[in-house]
Amino acid sequence: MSDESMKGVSPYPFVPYTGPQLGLEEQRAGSRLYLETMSRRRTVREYSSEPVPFELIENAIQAASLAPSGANQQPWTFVVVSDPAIKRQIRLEAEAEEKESYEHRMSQEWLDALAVLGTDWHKPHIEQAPYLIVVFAQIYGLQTLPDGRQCKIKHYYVQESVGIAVGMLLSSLTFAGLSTLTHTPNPMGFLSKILQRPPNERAYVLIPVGYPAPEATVPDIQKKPLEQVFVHIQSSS
Ligand code: IYR
Repeated sequence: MSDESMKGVSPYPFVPYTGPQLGLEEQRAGSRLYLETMSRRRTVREYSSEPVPFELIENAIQAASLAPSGANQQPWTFVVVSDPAIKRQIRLEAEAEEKESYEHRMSQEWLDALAVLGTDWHKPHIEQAPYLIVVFAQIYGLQTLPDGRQCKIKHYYVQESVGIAVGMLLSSLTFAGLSTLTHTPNPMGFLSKILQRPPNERAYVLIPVGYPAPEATVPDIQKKPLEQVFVHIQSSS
């Protein structure tokens, strides 16, 4: 099918693209600023109780919700928790699952691989951080029919779409000077119950967000150098 005829099957009109057009210096400056900011990002496990302007959380979620997604289905829900009683409940249930995982479910090979991070089942950061963002993946859509019945809509590339949105969420929060922790207590079914999510949603990641505690430390681990992760296939002529 030609490009034109593919456009023809869309129920939407095609309009001129009006994305940002930058001069080379602006491109360089933007690209450098993003790289410098992201290169200082660290996963933080100790948080200060200093309040975070809610606007920063809202903007980051709005940015994440602009991510590309399979068939533009936007299969995500971002639940923000600041209620201390709910944070406590989430911490207790996450710790119960993590204790079981660290003591019985994770293989020795897994525990050895994880040792560099110095983690264990204690998760005080879930309560310390002013906000928790719990990202849910909508594994299928739910549409209410005129007669009130609900029907399931198949969603495509859910894991990829939500992964991209979470990347954009993390970079927006980092750009706003906030710290995060991508936490996946396993299994995460308790989050659906506590946060009363519908049956088409699965918890994808739990992200404490805030400012680092003044005494926060991070392991002195390094990212791979560019040469190890980057291959350039170019014309040999
Ligand atoms: N979910 C556990 C274990 C854990 C696993 C991996 I792989 C990590 O990179 C970090 C932690 C925990 O949060 O402690």
